[in-house]
Amino acid sequence: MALGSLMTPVSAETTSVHYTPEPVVIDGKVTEQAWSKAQWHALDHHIVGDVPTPEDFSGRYKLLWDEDQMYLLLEVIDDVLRDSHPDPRVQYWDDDCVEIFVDEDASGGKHQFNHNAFAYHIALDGNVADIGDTENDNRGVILLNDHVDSAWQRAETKPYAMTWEVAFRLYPDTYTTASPGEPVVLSENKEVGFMLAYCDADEGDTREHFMGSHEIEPVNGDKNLGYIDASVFGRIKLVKSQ
Ligand SMILES: [Ca+2]
Ligand SMILES: [Ca+2]
Ligand SMILES: [Ca+2]
Ligand SMILES: [Ca+2]
Repeated sequence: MALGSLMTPVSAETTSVHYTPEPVVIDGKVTEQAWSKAQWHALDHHIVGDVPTPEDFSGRYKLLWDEDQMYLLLEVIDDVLRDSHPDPRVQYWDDDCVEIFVDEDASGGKHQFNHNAFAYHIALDGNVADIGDTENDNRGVILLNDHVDSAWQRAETKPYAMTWEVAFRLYPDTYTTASPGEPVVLSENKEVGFMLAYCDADEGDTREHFMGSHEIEPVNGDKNLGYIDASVFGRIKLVKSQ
């Protein structure tokens, strides 16, 4: 389509994220006034598997920030909730999970076996898994539960929407499990690499759908690149004005 060539690639756009003066309480309840001022963004870009029907999976999200951390509100419709690999280090991407990709300094580049960026897989039970680095973790799966707080609730009536509330701290690329250091203090106009996705795994041993927030240019037909390369993430900017 001719119009497409005139449009800016999604990955080149910067999304403004608004500040919240009041900390968000991570309880899965959207009672904070700051959420009503934040914009919804779609979680509708196909990455892996079949494209789901809206009843099978659909999602949208909002973001906020304060000096200490980022906040994510994610509304998901998922017909079957399932965690069939109870060990949080085993096939965690093949259970229902939220995946937050974050690159603190928006550097882009490879991050699979280092901490240039993180791919936090948040399981239904709250465990947060990512792949560790070569030197300290021998490229094994590590749990980073102290980086992320999450809580979700599911509506009691159709379509039984889940509301996830998440707070996550931004660690610099100097982070290691041996020497974690402190998360960075966030400030106005900071730019961060960010992408969000959901693994939907209703049956069988592997996920059926992997849907994300940003369009990914396939390499050899493969769009599942976020866990390897932070250059496919989107970019957000922390702002204070409304
Ligand atoms: Ca709340
Ligand atoms: Ca589903
Ligand atoms: Ca980085
Ligand atoms: Ca599911």
